Amino acid sequence: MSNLTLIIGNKNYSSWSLRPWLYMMQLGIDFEEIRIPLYTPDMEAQLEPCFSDSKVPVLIDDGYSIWDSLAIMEYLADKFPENVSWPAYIKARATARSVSCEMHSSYTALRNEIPMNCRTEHTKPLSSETEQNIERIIALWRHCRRFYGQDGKWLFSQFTIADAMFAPIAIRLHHINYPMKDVEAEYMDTLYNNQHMQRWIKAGREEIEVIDDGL
Ligand SMILES: N[C@@H](CCC(=O)N[C@@H](CS)C(=O)NCC(=O)O)C(=O)O
Repeated sequence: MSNLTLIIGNKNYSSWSLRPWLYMMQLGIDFEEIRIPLYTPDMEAQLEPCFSDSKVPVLIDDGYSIWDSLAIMEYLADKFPENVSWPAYIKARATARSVSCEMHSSYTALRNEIPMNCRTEHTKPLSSETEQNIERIIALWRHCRRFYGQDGKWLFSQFTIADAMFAPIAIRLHHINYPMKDVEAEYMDTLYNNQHMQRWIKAGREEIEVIDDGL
């Protein structure tokens, strides 16, 4: 029986929840999952007992709470050092942290214009800011795969936190049918068609709640 509980939002919409969920599933970390529908009174009530920023995801470890997707994965990397969470080579590790932090703190246009939604195809034209965000992300993928990805299919060969950080981007780009080739097309295939990602997407599609996200 695991002492770890991951509190997540709706699978259809909660891009931040997907990241640590995918990381824990991919690494085989045992946890209990609690799903709370976003923007409901239930959300506030369920999160009230834990010290957090009142957002999801939140990880509870034996009564102790960690909030924020990246902090949760860093905590789990410390707690289970036998797992590969970051690349071993110091410079690859620094690059993995750079791209993860960039993903965590940037791309406002893309986030606003193409919210994660597992059900909906997005057909509206993209703004130039969003196009630039996407091209920047593709440039990051190419850089990581070129310099550190020769021994596997992930950004740094083996799956790391950096891959988890980009998981919602794969859903977004798949649902706008963004034209891709070569390295980025291969990486998209690895990430989007990962068995745990497919499980999340299926669950998201089966949820009944509808949030107006402008799509
Ligand atoms: N920086 C946070 C962002 C968390 C976040 O914004 N979560 C959204 C759901 S994906 C949320 O809980 N929104 C509810 C709200 O803003 O009240 C992280 O990385 O975990």
